[in-house]
This record gives sequence, structure tokens and C-alpha cells, in this order.
Amino acid sequence: MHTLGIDSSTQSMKALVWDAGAKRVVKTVSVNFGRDLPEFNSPDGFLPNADPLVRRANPLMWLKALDMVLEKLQKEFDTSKIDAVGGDGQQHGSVCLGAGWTPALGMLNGESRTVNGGSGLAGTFKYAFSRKESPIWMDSSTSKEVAELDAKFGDSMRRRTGSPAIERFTGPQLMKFAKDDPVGWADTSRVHLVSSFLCSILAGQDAPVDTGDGAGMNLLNLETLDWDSEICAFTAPGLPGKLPSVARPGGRTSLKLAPYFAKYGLRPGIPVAPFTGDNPASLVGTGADAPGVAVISLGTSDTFFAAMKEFRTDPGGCGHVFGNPSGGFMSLACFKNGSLAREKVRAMVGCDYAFFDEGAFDEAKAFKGRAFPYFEEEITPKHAPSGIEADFAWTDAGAAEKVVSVIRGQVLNMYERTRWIGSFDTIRVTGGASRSRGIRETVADVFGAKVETLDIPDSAALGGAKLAASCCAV
Ligand code: XUL
Repeated sequence: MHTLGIDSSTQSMKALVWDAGAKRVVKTVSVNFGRDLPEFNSPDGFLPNADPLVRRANPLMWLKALDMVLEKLQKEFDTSKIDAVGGDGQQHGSVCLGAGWTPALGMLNGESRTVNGGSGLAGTFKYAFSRKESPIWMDSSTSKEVAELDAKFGDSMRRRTGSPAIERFTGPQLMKFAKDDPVGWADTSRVHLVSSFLCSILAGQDAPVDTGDGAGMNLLNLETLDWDSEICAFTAPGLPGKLPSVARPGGRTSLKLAPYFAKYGLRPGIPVAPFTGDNPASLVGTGADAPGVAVISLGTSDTFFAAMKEFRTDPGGCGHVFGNPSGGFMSLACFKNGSLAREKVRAMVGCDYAFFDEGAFDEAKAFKGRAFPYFEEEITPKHAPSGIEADFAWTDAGAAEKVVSVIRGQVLNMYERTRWIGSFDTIRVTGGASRSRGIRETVADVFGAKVETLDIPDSAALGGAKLAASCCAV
């Protein structure tokens, strides 16, 4: 059996084919939003905004990327061999859809053309959105709404949903949209996450939200595994009626691939598994969905996560509990200043990857200085001072010392903020920056753990493909 995993992350969309029998990845292709879709003016996957707290993306960009990535895949792989589709999306981002949504979905199933904005998915769905820009996980503009939710629900938000009210989470974002644009909100008949939105497109019908990504909304009750009606009703008028259903982990799927995708050689009617968030998908992709091993994913955001033996929330208020797509729960801490911050420091220092990833660590072995690069409003810790916070004279330091101290600072921060999750003998590292020997050695040193790297960097796409395989096997 071959399954396809589609990963829609902050900066790119990937399609990966998994041979479930041979247990190996047979093909991966990707589309980079900045490089391959320059017309969307989003070099890092989001639109420029004068307010640094506002981070939004054009959902049409994701649709165009889906067409492009499948076209690429068809050129390099016999897509008729694919037996099921799964996938994931960057977490928390929301897509608001209006009256054009259902007719456009119908068009993917070959129903009559009532709305048409041009060819391809972006044309078909051009008039489907009640909000032209989707806030993504990097958005921190909802502190007022977070304060309102805190005042109303206090600590019970954390106990019910697994996380305190947090700026980037979908609930506070929807609350702000409903207040700022009541007409746009009234026109919204359906709210999707990035993951369930793309899954709906593939299935040609509204897909459910899974408990892994759903828990990143401040709306899902983790005891009942359903929407918390009191929190939803308080968040925005009419919200309960606009949410899709919730998919329970481990169930069989009734979603089937829409006829539209036959143009890429895929067989219409093959099963489509509900999509999850990129972190829950990585938990599955790294094989850490049973408790015991922790994973550090070094991507646009750095995340630390692990499957959980029992439901326990972070007393420090920054960490989260999400559903584990394989059943039960997972813990997660997210650090916003990940790869983009490392890239910025590399540019500041003016060095190449070989030096940033390895050479600097050999040169400045004994240097114990720490520097914390907070260029974007940080999530963990919340409201950290912006810029570089170093415990030595930053401007006088050499290139190697700067690199080593920044990585040490990032890893030490991660260590401190994830102690509530437990201690681990083994940590699996994944994501682009896991190629760096210097970063891997720093993780081993700070956590006092054995560090394992994975052969494939695309653990989220692989998790999506594996979930598709298990959904069909049920
Ligand atoms: C997790 C988070 C990020 C995004 C990145 O809470 O906000 O890791 O999922 O895609």
C-alpha cells in the first residue's frame, strides 16, 4: 500500500509518498511559498504587515501550492499507485468561509459551475472566503481577547482545553475577528483550521477537525473530546454552529478523494484521513506516539513534544496538551524564534552554514556565554524583551562565540520550559536545523540525553502518510 502525506507548513507545502509495506519513503516533492509563489508577496509564508504582532497569510496561496505540489508529484511518481491520503497543517491558523464555500466544494465533485473565479483550486475558491487573510500561529495581536477569556474562565480554560488562553490560538483570533468585522463574521458560515481546510478540499466536503489540532484552539474540551459549548458561545456569537465536527483518534474515515484530483493521476474515491496539526503529525512521523521518547523539531518554530502517560498541564502557563492522533494525549512547548531567528543571526554574523552548524562549535568549545534571540514576539517565555539578550558583551564577541551562545540560549530556554513534561533519556531531533552537529551536541549536553536524528527531515508529512495508512487499516 502507498499513502500520500501532505504537509502545509509556514513556509512550504510538501507531498510525501510512503510505501507502507516496505516501510520507506519513496518520493518527496515540495513547493516553497516565497520562492515558487512570488505573486503572493509572502517571502516567509506570511504577508508583510506594519504591525509586527500581526501575521496573516492568503489562503489562496495554500490552494495554489496544493495544485502545484500535486502536479510536481505526478511528474515524478506514478500517482495512480496511491491508496489513501492524509496530512497536516501549521497549527492554530483559521480559515473563515462564506456562502461560496459549499458550491465551490461541489465543483470539485463535478457539480454544476455556479461560482467561477478562474482555473485551478485558487480560481474555484476565489469567492469562498468571508475573510481574505488567515491569521497564522505567528500572530500575537489578540492580547485583549486573551485577557477577556482569562477574566471569564481563569484557570478552568487550562483544565478544560489543555492550555490557558493564548494569543495565537484560534479562539482568541476568532473573537477578535468577530469584534473587528461583525459583517465578515456574520457572513462566515464555516470556520476551518489550515489542516481541516485542506482536508476538506481534497475530500470535496467539510472535513472534521482532529483532536491533535483541535486542542490548539482554546475551544475543545479534552475531557469530552468535543467543543466546549460554554467557551465557544462566549468566544464569538454563533460560533458553535460554524465549527466542523470533531474526529476521534483512531477511527475509520468516511472521507473520499474528490474527482477533481483525477487530473493529477490520483484515483478518485480513495480514503482521505482527517488532517492533524504539524506537531501531532511529527509525533507520529518520528515514531514517538507511544510515551517514553521526546522530540525536538527545529523548524520555523522550534517545538518540544512527547506522548503523555496521563493528562497533566503546564503550571508555568506556556505549554500545551493536545490530542495524540494515535490515541491519548501529547504535551508541547512552542518557541517562536526558531529557524528564522537562527537565519537572522547567521546573516548578522556573516557566516556560511558549515561554520554555523559545526565550525563555530569547534572554535568556541569552552565559551559558556548565553544569548537569547527574540526577534519575533516570543511565545515561551511570553512577552520576552525584543532583540538579543546576552549575558556577555555581545558586540565585542567573535563570530563563533555569537553562534554558540545563541544556540546554547535557545536550548537552555527549551530545557527550562519543558521540565514540567518530564525528563527523557532519549531525544529525537527532526526538522531542517537537526542537520547541525553543533545543535545536536548542545541538545545532548543541556538535556543530558542521548540524541537521535532521523533519516528523513519531513516527519510531519510522514506522520500524515502513516495516519492515512492506519485509517485504512481500521
Ligand atoms: C505550535 C505552533 C507552531 C506551529 C508551526 O503550537 O504554534 O509549532 O504549529 O507550524
